[in-house]
Amino acid sequence: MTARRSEVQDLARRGENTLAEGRRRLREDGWCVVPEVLSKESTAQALDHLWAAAAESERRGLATYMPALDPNASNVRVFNLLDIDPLFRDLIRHPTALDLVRSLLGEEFLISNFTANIARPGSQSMPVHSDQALVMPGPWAHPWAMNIIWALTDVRLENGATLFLPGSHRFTDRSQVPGDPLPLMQPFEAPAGSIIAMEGRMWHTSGANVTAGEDRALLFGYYTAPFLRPQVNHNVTLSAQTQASLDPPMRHWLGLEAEANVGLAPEVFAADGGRREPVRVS
Ligand SMILES: O=C(O)CCC(=O)C(=O)O
Repeated sequence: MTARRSEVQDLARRGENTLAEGRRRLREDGWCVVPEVLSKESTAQALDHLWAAAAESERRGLATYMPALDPNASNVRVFNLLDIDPLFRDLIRHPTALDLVRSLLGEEFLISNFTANIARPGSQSMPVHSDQALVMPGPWAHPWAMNIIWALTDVRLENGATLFLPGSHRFTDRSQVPGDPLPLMQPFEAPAGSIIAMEGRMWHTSGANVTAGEDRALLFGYYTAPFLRPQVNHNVTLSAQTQASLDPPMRHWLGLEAEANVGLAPEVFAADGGRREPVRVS
């Protein structure tokens, strides 16, 4: 783990993952880190808003501890970021995020979900999974899903960095996942303010936070090809007031317009691995 870990750290530290390099790495390696997407001030502001969103979620009766996901209550989950705070509606369409999304999924995509996981000291790993496997059955022949992970704190192995299985974005079938993948996994380490982009087929899990008092706060913007139904039904999770505030591109990306799957058949994607001309974005 140590040698691989310092390799990952070096990549982030040397700042090799500029956006162009990030696109290439995302496509080839299934992940990349783009540092300094948010300024120090914007990162701190987003973290403040995230804690406020966690409190608001609890106030609305949506628990921030999910026993089905996490072994103990040291993970704080916030599920309805898009409805709770306009700051997160801005982040989900941040130009750097959408650049990476389009580079992998093509011009047409849907926002599938936007959630947070704050791993507090004492938190432990959730089950290993790939996010594409959560929304479609195999074989997973193409990258049809991806996460833009926002680091709102520094992220490192000790404070519970997301662990990923290198090369697993090429797995087409669950049988290819090793029986005990954890010892083979590496941490996504990145400074606060970075984006970590991860292909939907990458098998991963949350790490254990073994620090005495250091939170690890990540936002997970999840995007898919437009023929995949979003993880949540935005028609239900977004209030009438929030929906009324959205501009046409956001309504389109959230699947709130009347059309669905018009001209977006998977066969169109199969021939070229996901790239095609846009149908339209108003
Ligand atoms: O928090 C993490 O590091 C990973 C979270 C995750 O994979 C999930 O919530 O599905």
